[in-house]
Parts: sequence; C-alpha cells; structure tokens
Amino acid sequence: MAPNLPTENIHSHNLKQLLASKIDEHNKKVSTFRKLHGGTVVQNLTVDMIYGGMRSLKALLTETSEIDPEKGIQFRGYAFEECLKLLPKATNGEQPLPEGVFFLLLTGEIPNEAQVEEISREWARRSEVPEHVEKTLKTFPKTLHPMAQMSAAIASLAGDSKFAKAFANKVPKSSYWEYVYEDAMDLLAKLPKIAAMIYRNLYKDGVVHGEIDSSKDWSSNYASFLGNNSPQFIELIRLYNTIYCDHEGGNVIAHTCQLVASSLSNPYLAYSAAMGALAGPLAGGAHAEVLFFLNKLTSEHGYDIDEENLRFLLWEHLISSQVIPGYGHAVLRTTDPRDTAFRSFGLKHLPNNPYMKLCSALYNTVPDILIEQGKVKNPYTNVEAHSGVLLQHFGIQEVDFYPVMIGVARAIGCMSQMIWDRGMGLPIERPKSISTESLMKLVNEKKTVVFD
Ligand code: HAX
Repeated sequence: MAPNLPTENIHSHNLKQLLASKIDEHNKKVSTFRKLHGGTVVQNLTVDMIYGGMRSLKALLTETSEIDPEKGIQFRGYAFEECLKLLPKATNGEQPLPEGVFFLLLTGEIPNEAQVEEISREWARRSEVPEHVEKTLKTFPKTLHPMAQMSAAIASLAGDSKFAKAFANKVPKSSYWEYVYEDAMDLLAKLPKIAAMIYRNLYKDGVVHGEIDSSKDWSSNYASFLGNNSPQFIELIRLYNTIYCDHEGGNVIAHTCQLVASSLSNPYLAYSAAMGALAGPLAGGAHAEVLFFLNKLTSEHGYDIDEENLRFLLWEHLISSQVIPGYGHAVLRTTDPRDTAFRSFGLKHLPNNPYMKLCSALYNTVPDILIEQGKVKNPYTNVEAHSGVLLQHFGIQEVDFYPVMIGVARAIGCMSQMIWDRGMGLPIERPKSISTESLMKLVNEKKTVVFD
C-alpha cells in the first residue's frame, strides 16, 4: 500500500530542507524502535546461508526500496506500476522522469512537476565534468573495458568531494549527510556526460556533441550526449533510468557502495568501487546474455522460428545444462513488473523489430517449458528479457557498454541510500567472519550458530 499521496502539502520545493525534516523525524522513530526492540531476534542464521553468499540473510538496512517476491520492486512502498502512473512526465512524454524517482527514494513522497523540474535544473547546473577527467578518459587505451574507465573516471572526481573536505574540517557527525547530499547531486549531474564520453571515445568519433541544455531534463541531455536525439530514444532513457534506479540493498552494486561508504570514504570512491562490482559478468552481463542467446537462435535458425521448433530448441538448450537468459529470479516469484514496462515500450515503439518478435515468441513459450522442467522457482521474465533488444534498436549495439548505462541509473538509488546512511549515523560495517573449522566446532557444541 502506498504510504503517502502526491505532495500538495509540501510548501517548500527545496529538496534538502524537506530531507532534513524527514531524516530528523525518521531518526526519532528509529530511536524509539531500538529502545523497545533492540534485542529482538528477527531471523535465524543457517550454515547454508553462510556458504550460500548470505542469500536471504536479512542483515542490511535499506530505506529506499524493497523487493516483494510477488509484486516486484517497491520504491518507498510504491509498486513499480504505481510509480509509472504517479511520477511526473516530461511535456508530451509518457515515461516517468528519473528525477522524480530520485525525489521519491529520498523523501518517500511523490513529487510534483515543480519539484522534479528543480532537480533537472540543479543537475544541469552541476553537470560540468572537470577537464582532467576528460583528458584521463582520452588517454585510456581502447582495450580498457568501459566499466574500468567508468570506475576510474568516478574515482578521479573524488578530489572535489565536499564531504571529504567537510570531514577534514571536523564538521559535526549530524551534518555529514548534507555534504554527502552535495556530492551525490554533483555525481548524478556528471554521470551522463562521463558515460557519453566513454561511449563516444570507444565506439564513435571521440566527441560528445552539444552542450548541456538546462531547459531539458537529465535523460534528454544524456540521450543527446550519447548521440541520439530522437524523442523515442529519450523516452527509453527516461524509462531505463527509472527501471534500473534501485533494487534494494543486497545486490552487489548497492551492497558494495554501502559497505565502502560506511568507512566514511567519500561518495565518489564508494561508487567507483560499486562499479567494480557491477563490472562482474554475474552482475552487469545479463543484458548481453539475452542478446547472445537471440543471436545464436537467429543465426542458426533464422527469425521465423515456428512454435514447435522453438520448443524443441529450448529443450535442447536446457538439456545441455544452460539457462535461458532473461528468465528466473533469485527473489521475485512473478514476472518482473519492470520487464512488463520494457515489453510494453517495445510492443508500442518497435513492434516490427525481429528480435522483439522473437522475444514475444519466447515470452509465450519459455515459462511453460521451465515449469515442465520443474527446477526453476520463477519461470517468468526478469528485467533483462527485453532491455538489450531495446537498446540495440536505438543504435546502442555495444554490449560492453550496457553495464555503464546501468551504473548511471543505479547511482540514483545508491546515492539516495548513502545520504540516508549518513543521516541515520549508521556505523562502519563489520560483520564477523568464521572459518569452516570454527563453524563446525560451534555447530557441534551449540547446535545453533550464535556469534559472540
Ligand atoms: N533457465 C534454466 N534454468 C534456470 C533458470 C533459467 N532461466 N533460472 C533458474 N534455473 C535453474 C537454476 O540454474 C537452478 O538449477 P540447479 O538446481 O540445477 O542449480 C534451479 O533452476 C533453481 O534456481 P532458482 O532458485 O529458481 O534461481 P536462482 O536463485 O538460483 O538463480 C538466476 C536466479 C536469475 C541467476 C537464474 O534464474 C538464472 O540463471 N536466470 C537466467 C540468467 C538471467 O536472466 N539473469 C538475469 C538476472 C536479472 C536479475 O536478477 N535482475 O535483478
């Protein structure tokens, strides 16, 4: 259920002021909660969780979003479909402006158009990328992976960190979040141009065409920098950034960012580290996996594969112990509503794209086969089922670049949470590790695992 309705009651359009009162109010609530329930046990830890990548372990605090296995991602309690409906759109646009989801993740409230516009203006104002970053990117060899370039470019902004300076000047802990907020706004403002510089250097003419246009929204400028001004591509970028903005705190990107920032490392260094996590094929490689799969099918069997043949090929693929990319999820137990949004976009704007047609055939065939196979907990599409196809259609063909695009979008969520982490005064993360030998001893002695 949505906690709050659109914000007629907000007198000030100043996001930072609003945030100050929200953080204060929340901290009082948390303080009372901890006094009453600080010792309450919420989950038992099993040996399998320890060996299994901490899967399902409820041990991280994330305020901005939460995945409901049956409904999908909830941004501050709002289901994704509600966000698509309620968040402000550009004039003549149908997709939400990601500036609005940033406001929502930060405040828990659906912004009005003026509040979203204020963020667009603010990000345009802060968007200039320092010359040294541009020069550094130009010196990288073309063989250096775009994610390594992204991580390096973000780290090289750290010299301008307002949080690092404030910390060195010994500002009170209660005001840390204000400086993290400033860094977060600066980073978000600069990311589209940094991503576009990487893209244009590696794959195009090395020039980011056009200056920032402060009358346009963040995604319009981003699309122009990438080299495609078409209204449909701009709409896709708005949707894409809203879709990938946040996915609770346990994914490797958000978790890395939160961990690194917990040492009070500045937001640039924390997000640069998170880009290292996103660069891993298990994190940022899934868009591409779907395209490789579609490419394999079409190069061997053409575009018009009839249903019977498709079923045969899918079984053949599964029998050779391979997964069908774009299907299944670690937490979700239904079609990812974010994929539903991508699919609707594709059906509307590129109904005749041959990959889109093949995706539709798969959409109608794969779940039944996965159910019949009987292993998969969720046989339905995940967010990656159509994402790469849409990007390819609009000319972003270079699959190595896709994680960079996720990195731009995910900064919205990671930065929102980081502001809250410092606002709540969360401590440095320091879980206890244990060796197999000690774990065996503990289990034998106590029969339950209790770290002390
Ligand atoms: N095709 C075939 N088999 C699949 C499958 C798929 N799409 N999804 C899961 N399975 C298999 C698993 O490999 C596992 O088999 P084993 O028992 O033999 O190991 C079994 O079904 C149970 O797996 P699960 O519990 O349903 O799923 P997991 O939590 O282990 O894995 C994955 C979740 C997303 C990694 C998995 O569904 C998968 O590999 N999907 C295909 C790759 C893909 O689309 N990745 C993108 C993920 C996007 C995302 O997470 N976004 O948030």
